[in-house]
Amino acid sequence: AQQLKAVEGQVQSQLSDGRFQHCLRVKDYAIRLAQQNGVDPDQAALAGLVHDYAKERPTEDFLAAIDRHHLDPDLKNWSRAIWHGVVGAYMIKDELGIDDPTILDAVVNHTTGEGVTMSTLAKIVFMADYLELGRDFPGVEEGRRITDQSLDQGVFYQLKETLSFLASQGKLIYPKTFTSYNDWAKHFS
Ligand code: DGI
Ligand code: FE
Ligand code: FE
Ligand code: FE
Repeated sequence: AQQLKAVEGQVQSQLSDGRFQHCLRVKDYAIRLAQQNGVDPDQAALAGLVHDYAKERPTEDFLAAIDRHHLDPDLKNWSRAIWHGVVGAYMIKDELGIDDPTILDAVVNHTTGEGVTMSTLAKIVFMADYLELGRDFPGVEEGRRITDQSLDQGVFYQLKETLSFLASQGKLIYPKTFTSYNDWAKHFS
């Protein structure tokens, strides 16, 4: 609890108020999903709180971190939408001193999801980010209902909805988003 308050201040210092409030709501929703799914609520709270820590960092910080940590250079062809999780996890480790690998993995995968082997904590952060009580998009209530019944069905629902939304907007889709979707589609077929 002590660590959570200290980290909360550091997250707040990096983000606009709107995005900081989103992080607090993700923390709350993650606690609730943790309680429903047998995960440590403190671990879920910390992961939810920090998941968007790097979202407002300048592009050059991400490019430098990709070099410094020897990450796949192809990442440089993407944008903050992808970097803030995949690269942001390294900033969280370096700057917030969080080294729980399960938390860092959940941050890495919170935008794209991952295949059916994803950890329960990663599923929780992925879903809490999508369903927190400030979210208001067509299908969010359906998403909350499904996820209360089955965390796995919730993950698949989000992957379906996000993939079709991105395609309907003509957006570039990160390959991991496709492979996550395919793995769950196979799982549920
Ligand atoms: O950081 P948040 O906005 O809270 O949530 P997030 O990290 O899940 O990011 C959501 C946004 O990222 C949303 O606008 C959809 C977008 N996104 C998810 N997968 C992909 C993606 N954008 C692109 N361009 N490609 C993807 O594969
Ligand atoms: Fe995010
Ligand atoms: Fe998300
Ligand atoms: Fe988020």
